[in-house]
Amino acid sequence: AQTVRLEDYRPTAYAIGTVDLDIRLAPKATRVNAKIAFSPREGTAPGTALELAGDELKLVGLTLNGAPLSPEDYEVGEDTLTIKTPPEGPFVLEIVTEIDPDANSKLMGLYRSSGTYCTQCEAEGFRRITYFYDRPDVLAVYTTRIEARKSDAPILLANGNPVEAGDIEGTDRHYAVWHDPFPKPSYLFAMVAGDLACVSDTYRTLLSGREVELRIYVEHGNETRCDYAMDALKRSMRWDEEVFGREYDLDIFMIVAVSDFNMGAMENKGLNVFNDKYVLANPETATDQDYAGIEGVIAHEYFHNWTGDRITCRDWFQLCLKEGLTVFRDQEFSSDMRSRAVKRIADVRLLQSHQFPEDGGPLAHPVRPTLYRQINNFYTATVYEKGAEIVRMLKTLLGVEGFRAGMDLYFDRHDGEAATIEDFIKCFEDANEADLSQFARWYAQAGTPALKVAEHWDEASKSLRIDIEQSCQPTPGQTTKLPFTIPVRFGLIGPNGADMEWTSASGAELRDDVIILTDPRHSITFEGLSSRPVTSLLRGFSAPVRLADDKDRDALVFLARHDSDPFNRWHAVQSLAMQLLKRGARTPGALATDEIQELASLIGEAAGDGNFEPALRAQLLQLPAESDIARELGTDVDPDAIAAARKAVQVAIAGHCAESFAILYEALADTGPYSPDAEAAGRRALRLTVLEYLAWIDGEASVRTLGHYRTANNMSDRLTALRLLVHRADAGAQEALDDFEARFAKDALVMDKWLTVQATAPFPETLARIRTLTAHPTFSYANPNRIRALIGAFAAGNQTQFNRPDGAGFDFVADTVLSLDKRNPQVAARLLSAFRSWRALEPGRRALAEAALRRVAEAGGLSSDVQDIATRSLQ
Ligand code: B3K
Ligand code: ZN
Repeated sequence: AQTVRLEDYRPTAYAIGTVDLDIRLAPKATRVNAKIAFSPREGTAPGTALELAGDELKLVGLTLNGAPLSPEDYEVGEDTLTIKTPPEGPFVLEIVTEIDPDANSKLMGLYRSSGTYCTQCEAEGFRRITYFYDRPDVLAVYTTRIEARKSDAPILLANGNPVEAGDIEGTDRHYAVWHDPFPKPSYLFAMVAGDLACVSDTYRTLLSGREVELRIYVEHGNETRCDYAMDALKRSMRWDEEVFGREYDLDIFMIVAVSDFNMGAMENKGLNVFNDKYVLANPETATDQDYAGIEGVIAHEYFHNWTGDRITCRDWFQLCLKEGLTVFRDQEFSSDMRSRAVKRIADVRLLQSHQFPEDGGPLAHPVRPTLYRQINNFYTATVYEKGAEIVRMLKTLLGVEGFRAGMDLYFDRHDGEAATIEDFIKCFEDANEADLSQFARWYAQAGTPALKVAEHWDEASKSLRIDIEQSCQPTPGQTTKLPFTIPVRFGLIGPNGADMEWTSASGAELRDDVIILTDPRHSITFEGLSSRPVTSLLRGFSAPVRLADDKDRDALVFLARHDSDPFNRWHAVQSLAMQLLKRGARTPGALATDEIQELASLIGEAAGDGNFEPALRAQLLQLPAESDIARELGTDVDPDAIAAARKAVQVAIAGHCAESFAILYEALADTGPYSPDAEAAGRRALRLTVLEYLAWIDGEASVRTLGHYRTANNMSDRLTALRLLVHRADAGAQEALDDFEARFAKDALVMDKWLTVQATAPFPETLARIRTLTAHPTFSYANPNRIRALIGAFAAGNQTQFNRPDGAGFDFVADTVLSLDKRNPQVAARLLSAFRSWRALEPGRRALAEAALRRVAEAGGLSSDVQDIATRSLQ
């Protein structure tokens, strides 16, 4: 594939007004008739060639203004159809293509999932249906007619509102026509046909009282597992009206759950297609995390209706325009539905565990990249999660009202358009009379900025000077970085734990409790303090940066006990734990008992602190993950040493808190009926965190953990107990695995959890177990969820075994990538990105990882997806 560059952007020669599709479905030979109305754009010279994109299409008919085109008038290339000299003025091209949905294993374009016909067009899948201007800046009005055998596909769906449906007389076929009045790019096209069950409801809009029909389509038998998704959808619709003034615009909103899907879900206009993992739930099959995931993804896709569909992207470089913004919106929604503090901690955890390593490794790229070879590889944590952080910083800088004014202007000014990041930023500048040119560097410069902080207290003048220096490491293609605008929310905490006042501050702009850094260095002086405060910086993680302050243990312990910002309390505990864990991982045996005791006391206190909700306490109790410790070490990483240090600290904490944890475990037992709400989920999370500690000291045959498994009445309890038993090679592990398999053998989505538990077990036997499991009836290389559950979980979630010192983990994943690439390049490329931190490993493992990567990079016949990741990983 060729490199695409942002600077080369040009509008198309022709615009498209309408697209009339007639799709005659058949499993191996589907006929697509596309009638497309073109007109030259202003400035297009008469006769300019029309070049459309295509991929794996068979062209069976071509007419222009109703007359067949003769072979010398057009040219069919490998991925193109060119009409050499179109007529002057508007014209209609009618293209007939034939495609094979059954053979479509890439799951892009039109394919079949358990017999259901469905489509996935983002980013470049529509060109696998017909020849088209398959790019986001060409907006058209679509009418879609679908025809199929009634018995195969009683349900026929497409974007927009239903217009007409009926039988085709004298045949066993029927049809339906859908019309979407909102102009949209081809990546938002969708069509679904199959034998599906439907759960329906209605929603009345708050703003104009319109009634909207809501439907969720699932495989027969799953109807009872849609209640939570439907409820989440209605809450999302309401929230977007209340918080952003955005009302739904069609008569009907549909969600279809399919079992074969490359990612989480897709925001096609009026017809969202979902990975069934993000729709189906009941207490027996879904964990609390699954419920939260469903709520978040349903909201995310729904919110795209405005941020993505009504206003779309000019080109794929602007992907964060819709993704970063929509992630920000779904995060805010979940914060309002649940606990804001807990949600913030969870989001920052995700950012630090997924985005920071990306930003610090060979795959680093700006939130708005400037070049790509394969756009599928840019649906990354950087575009999504860091993109959301940029929007959050805008809100921090402009305030609640200034932010809303900018958003209102954006919706107003760009509705119906394909916009850019510049357009977006301009709305906030215009609505606030602000200059955001420096701020916009967040979109252009890759890498995680670091803040180095030093404090100087002057007892005589009772003033505090805080020196803050920002820097950013080079990233591929960007050696020097200009300073960022960084909002640092802060507080100065007095001896009694309350935030202190000051009389004057100088050295940087301050807006309320936010310091705005713009220069490489700032010295900020606070005068008129009554005594030396403890500083609490970057409250709520107000910017996606690494904070290196010179806080000693006493200051961190003080913050952990007193900070009024719950995020920074959590952060203080994490920092203390991280200091210990890093030292333990570098020098086994270096951990001083008194330091561990200090951490254990803090954690014990937090566990029992009735001032905090249980969900927050659960977060405070959790030690940084092995991968977090690896990231913080940064070089010469030995995953076995990290795991050993983490285990030692866990065991010590468990020993220290044994009594109070045992009491808490009993006290938190749920007696009432199961509820997935945040409160009940928080209690379960705390109880399960405590159980995890206790399992370390309960000995081999853990009666408590096995008992927990046996008496579980919901999936959160069952799965955690299963994991604890298996990951400790407990005597009860096999019983629990067998029981789980017997219970859920028929439910592949639930069996994914069973696969993941085994794939993430931290033992040398795990790799052989995974090989055996690839032959298990529940596993299939054709299904992305299965691959992610078994092999993806191993590569990304089993630090010691993926990084085995003999390199067998690397080789297994590399082999899987190579064979999977022929079937599904997107999933293969994603799996390969597990190697992204290979350079941080100690020399022995590093050499083995590099060899495995090189073997992939040098294999012939790779997809552009895998070739791109392999090449960039080695750069
Ligand atoms: N927009 C889709 C992602 C499509 C990925 C294509 N490779 C889901 C989402 O972000 O909502
Ligand atoms: Zn999205």
